[in-house]
Amino acid sequence: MTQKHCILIGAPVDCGKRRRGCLMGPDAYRTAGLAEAITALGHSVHDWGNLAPAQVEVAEARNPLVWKLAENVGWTQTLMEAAQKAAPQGFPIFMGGDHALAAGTVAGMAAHAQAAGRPFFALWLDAHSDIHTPDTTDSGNLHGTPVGYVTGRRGFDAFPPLPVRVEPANICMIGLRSVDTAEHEILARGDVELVDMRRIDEEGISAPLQAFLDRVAAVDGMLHVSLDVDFLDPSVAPAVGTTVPGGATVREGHLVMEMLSDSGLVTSLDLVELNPFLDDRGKTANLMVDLTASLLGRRVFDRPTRSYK
Ligand code: Z70
Ligand code: MN
Ligand code: MN
Ligand code: MN
Repeated sequence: MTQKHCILIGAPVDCGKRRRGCLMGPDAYRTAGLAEAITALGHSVHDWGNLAPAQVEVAEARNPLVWKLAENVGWTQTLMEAAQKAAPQGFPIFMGGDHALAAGTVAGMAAHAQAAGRPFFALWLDAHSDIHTPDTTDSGNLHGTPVGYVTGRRGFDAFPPLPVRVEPANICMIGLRSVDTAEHEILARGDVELVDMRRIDEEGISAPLQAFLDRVAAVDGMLHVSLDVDFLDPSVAPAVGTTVPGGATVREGHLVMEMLSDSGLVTSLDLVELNPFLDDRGKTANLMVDLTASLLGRRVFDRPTRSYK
């Protein structure tokens, strides 16, 4: 595969939920050898270090449950700018941090795609759909809202104006097994492509993924991948605040990453929700690094691939 210039961006976002620990994520990825794994594959790496949220003032949220609104808004602004700065220079890897960070990274990458004149797609690998708004969330945890923000749902008045709306039809969610009622309502009437665990059990994970990749390739789209640790089963990836049983296996995770790699379509990556405080001797951090390596071309054996490039 073609060599990339990978830009590691530390995003120690810990304000998207109440349970603390995701702020240690970027250093756990560094400790697990993310940069070394990427270099070993022949790519170049530049670690930009950890970013900090812009200091902003916001009006109080309508929903009193909403947790740390100003900090979430500040991170969104910082990461939206960082994504647009990094994307023209290489392949950004956003080391989270909780999933609230994706409001900024996805919006920023979508703005970059628009500037480049290419359609933008997002693959959401997650047990959850994260399509709440600050008004519909019943936990108040804004890591459950980034898809709501980037698809232009109402209720994000405190947030930076969205540079460009991501088409719901250009989003594919794989791994779903925990969807709240308010999210279910919006998803049922919308165009987001939904691949829940039942569909994975019945069809396998490769068929729906390949169908989505074919759609991205057909229009020469740019594809952002947002990988939530809880996409994986908690038995193999325990370092996450919200464990949901019945997740993807190590093998399914690697297959997804290898297919993404073969496609040549992925232009940016989020690694989110790793809480190193909850890990078991680094096993989750190590698995996330190994999955990233598969996405960047690591193979057991080479084989003829389906390549779009
Ligand atoms: C639930 C909520 C969530 C991630 C948990 C959970 C959201 N729908 N997202 N873990 N990544 O609180 O809104
Ligand atoms: Mn998530
Ligand atoms: Mn999740
Ligand atoms: Mn909920």
